[in-house]
Amino acid sequence: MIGQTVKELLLEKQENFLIDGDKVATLLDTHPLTHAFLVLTKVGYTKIPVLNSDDELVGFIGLAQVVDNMLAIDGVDFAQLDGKIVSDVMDSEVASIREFDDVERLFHLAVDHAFIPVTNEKNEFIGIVTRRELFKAINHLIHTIESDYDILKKKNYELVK
Ligand code: 4BW
Repeated sequence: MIGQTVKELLLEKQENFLIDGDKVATLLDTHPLTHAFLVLTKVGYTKIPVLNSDDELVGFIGLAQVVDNMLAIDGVDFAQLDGKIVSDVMDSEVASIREFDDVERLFHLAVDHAFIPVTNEKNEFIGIVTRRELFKAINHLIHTIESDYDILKKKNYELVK
């Protein structure tokens, strides 16, 4: 469990955590894979969220999944993508958080995921929290904690302001 003091320091910069949905590269589940190939190549991100027409988060897709579908016996064949759409190849297991969800869960998910999508109570996608922003919060914590708090070493560390 994250202690209250550490939680407060981690959350001091929380207004920077969320990258707003309109700044996040996304694809629709109905987009042709040829379009996904172009978008993923252009944006340069390894993996991006997939939404449906109701703006709900339904999966993730990365360039590797698209290219895997271009492989033919004698090499890469772009035509292999014809007729296929994003939902055919996307990863539908989405780990996401709700707005203002528990910070504990956020850091826990960031161990295995480079970014964590955030949804509202209507399950609509509102943005992502990236490992970069979480590392910035940890950086803030480790540079601040000893100047702002007296740390008494016990069996477990106890922090006294
Ligand atoms: O285009 C880029 N611009 C910037 N400023 N940094 C980038 C870019 N591409 C990669 N990076 C850096 C970031 O530090 O490389 C890291 C790993 O990228 P990734 O995973 O493997 O493509 C980036 O780390 P991050 O900011 O913590 O982002 C973690 C992951 O979140 C990225 C990508 O999958 C996703 N992501 C981040 N910003 C995004 C995004 N997906 C869609 N749209 C965005 N705006």
